[in-house]
Amino acid sequence: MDLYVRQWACDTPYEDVMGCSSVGRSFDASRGDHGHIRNGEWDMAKRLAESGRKASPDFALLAEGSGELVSRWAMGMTSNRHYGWRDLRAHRLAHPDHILFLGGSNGGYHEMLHNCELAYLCGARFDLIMAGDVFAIRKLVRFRVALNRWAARAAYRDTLGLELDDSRVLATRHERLAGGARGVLVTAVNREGVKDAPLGVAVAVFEGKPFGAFWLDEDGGARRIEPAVTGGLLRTAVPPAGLSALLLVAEAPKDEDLLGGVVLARKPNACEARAWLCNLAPRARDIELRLDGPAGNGETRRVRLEPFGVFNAAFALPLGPGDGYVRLHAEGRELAVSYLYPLLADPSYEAKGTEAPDAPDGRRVLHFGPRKGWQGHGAALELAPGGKYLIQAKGRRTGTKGAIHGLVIMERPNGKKEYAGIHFPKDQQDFAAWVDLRAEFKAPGDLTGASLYLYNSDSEETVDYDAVRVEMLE
Ligand SMILES: [Ca+2]
Repeated sequence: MDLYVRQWACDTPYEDVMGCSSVGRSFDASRGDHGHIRNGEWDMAKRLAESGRKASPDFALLAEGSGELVSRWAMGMTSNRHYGWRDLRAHRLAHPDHILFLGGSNGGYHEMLHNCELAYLCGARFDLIMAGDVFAIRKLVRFRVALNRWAARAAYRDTLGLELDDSRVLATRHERLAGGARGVLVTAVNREGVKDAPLGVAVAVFEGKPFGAFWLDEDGGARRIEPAVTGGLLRTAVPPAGLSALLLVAEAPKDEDLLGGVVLARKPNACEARAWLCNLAPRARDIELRLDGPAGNGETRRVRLEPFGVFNAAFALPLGPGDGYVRLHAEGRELAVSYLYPLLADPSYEAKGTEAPDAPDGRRVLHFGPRKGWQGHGAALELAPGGKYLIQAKGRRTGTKGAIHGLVIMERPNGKKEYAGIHFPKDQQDFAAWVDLRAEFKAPGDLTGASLYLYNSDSEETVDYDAVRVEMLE
């Protein structure tokens, strides 16, 4: 504690192996059942957490596993759930106050999207490794940002108080009934796009008080529904979007009674931002809404929100040299933030490339010497399904003895792939010069992820690449 926390300000240590032991019969410490805690993990977690908090008020302990008693003191990582060590849903239901992480570590990246969906359903934190269905994972994580406070401060109730008969749709319930809040959040996953799956939500917690009912979905919409209650259940239908959330609110804390979000899509010459607002208060309000885009300039609109009302609108923001953040401001504060990913990060290799005095752009290039066997560099491409693109780059090679080319790899469901090749000129004569490489291609409509690979494999040559430019044509 003296060294790591007080001197080096490391306030979130990760304890390897801690909490990974098997589940016990009853987790009842008073009867001597500590959930088969081995090696004094429970005592160690308690001691570390307590002494850490004395050293730093921000101290938090992170354990590799999520042993019930350990995760009273340490945030538990549940990305090992595929080993069958833990039932995440049982743990969340029994201990809604424990903070759990689920995602990609310890092999969880093999089923990354599935783990992220479980984290969304269970109100767990994301342990992110960008593998597999990268676009869907980014969409999921960004969608939940607006709901984070409601999800994190609610108690997980699994499927208690829900009526849902369609097994293709998953939904869980979270109740927030303290701290000036009275609300129910239902998180739903509907990957098959089932239409109109009936959902019943018990609303006894509202004790007959009026409440607002809002459907939110990952494609960017907020929709108010009339709370039609029969037999103690609000009757509605899960939307066909992959991810959605139903939020029922009778009371919201003062600084949380306006919910907002922004969903971004890149267009050829602009960033399309769809903004939404939900008024979680039973009073009308006039709001000045401001959206600041990647070019630094923004747009302001005045909005009238009815009691428990919603607002949806699309904005076309200019693309600029900025960092890609889009921020939604309302009532004098930042209400939501999202990020427009660059088509390709570090396209001139100035961050991670090799210094070259004659680089065509900047000071660094992507440099490959001769090598037997595979040699290449991959980077994520942020393509939109169905979009048409032009990719251009500068390349230089000392000769032709090698597999020297670039490739756009576009992934589709079930491991299918499509490719676009980026080739050096066949009739190249001057091997000292930088030459122009280019390709036009169209992304498939069911694209799940994409990357740019530049190669110099099985090669006797030295090859450099630089100044990659990716442009969305339509
Ligand atoms: Ca460069």
